[in-house]
Amino acid sequence: MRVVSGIQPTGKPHLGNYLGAIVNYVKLQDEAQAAGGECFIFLADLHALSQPHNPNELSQNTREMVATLVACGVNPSKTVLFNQAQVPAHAELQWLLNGTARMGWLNRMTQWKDKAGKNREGQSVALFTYPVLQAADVLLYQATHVPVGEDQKQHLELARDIAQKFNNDFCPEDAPLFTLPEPYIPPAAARIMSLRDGTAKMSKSDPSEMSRISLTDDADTVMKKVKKAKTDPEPLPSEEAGLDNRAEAKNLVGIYGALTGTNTSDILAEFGGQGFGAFKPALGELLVETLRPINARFMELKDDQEALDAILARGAAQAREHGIPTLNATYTALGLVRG
Ligand code: AQP
Repeated sequence: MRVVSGIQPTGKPHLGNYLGAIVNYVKLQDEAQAAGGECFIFLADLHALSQPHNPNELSQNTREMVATLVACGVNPSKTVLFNQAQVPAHAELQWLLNGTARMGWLNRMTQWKDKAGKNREGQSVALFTYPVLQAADVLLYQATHVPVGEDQKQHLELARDIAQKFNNDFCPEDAPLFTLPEPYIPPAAARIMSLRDGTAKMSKSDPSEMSRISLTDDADTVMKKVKKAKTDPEPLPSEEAGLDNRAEAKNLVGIYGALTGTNTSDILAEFGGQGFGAFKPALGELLVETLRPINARFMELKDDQEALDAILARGAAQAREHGIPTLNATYTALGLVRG
């Protein structure tokens, strides 16, 4: 069992990152260890170059993201925790896989279409090709399980297509080089939506702070954001079908369910018929209690730059070592001569 996943240090991680991905990192790091496998979690700082960025903020966000992941329970003695920039094999393997990835495949990526919008010509080449870097990120370690939110499913399918085509084109039939990775997407919190628009995903890059709960928000801020979350004037329904076409209500109920491990019908059995004036404070309290220990641990860790850099340096050394066999085998399979 090889668990591999990444998170971009492009801002403060939010509830969507937490419920969609980070809680699964923590769960799978233990499962991998119990199964004699490994878990690799990386900060996707190379991916951050695909959008305009501020270099000072990137290094600060990278360290803060390490502190947040550790505060959420990612344990550097169980998980290889590192940043891509310290493991050049990611970028090297991306280049080697660029020969296999097809333009048509990348053109179909919905994230590319969404992020580029009408201005494709003005986007960086990195924004177009970063799904190939994502494929390299997981194929380098022969990942079996990739915990991601629903939004990343298509990129993981692309990674499988690239691996399959490379294996077909360059490897003997009985000795494929790349393992085909499987996405790990528990349905409960696969897609947490914006608090301002129930049809848009909660995102670090949304200009409105009110659209997301950051994992480092204090209790007052969390309560304020939940109370101001967009809703409709109707009370909560008693049946699940009553949430159809009520995106904002559905999202808040979904968050409550993901935090408590309760299914939607049980939540509606408790809150059905009540207005948001009753439900929002209950959800706010729940969030505050969930985030309290994360916040406290984050505050202890965040200013200890030396300790955070040491975690990354140690993880990067381990990752470099684990990645070498696959990288070397890829060069050889492609017929590249190295001294
Ligand atoms: N709203 C979400 N619901 C569930 N899962 C989510 N993830 C992100 N948003 C949600 C999952 O979190 C992991 C890390 O994501 P990322 O930061 O590397 O990239 P992203 O998907 O691009 O996240 P953002 O917040 O939307 O960042 P920006 O705004 O910088 O692009 C991934 O597993 C992702 O699925």
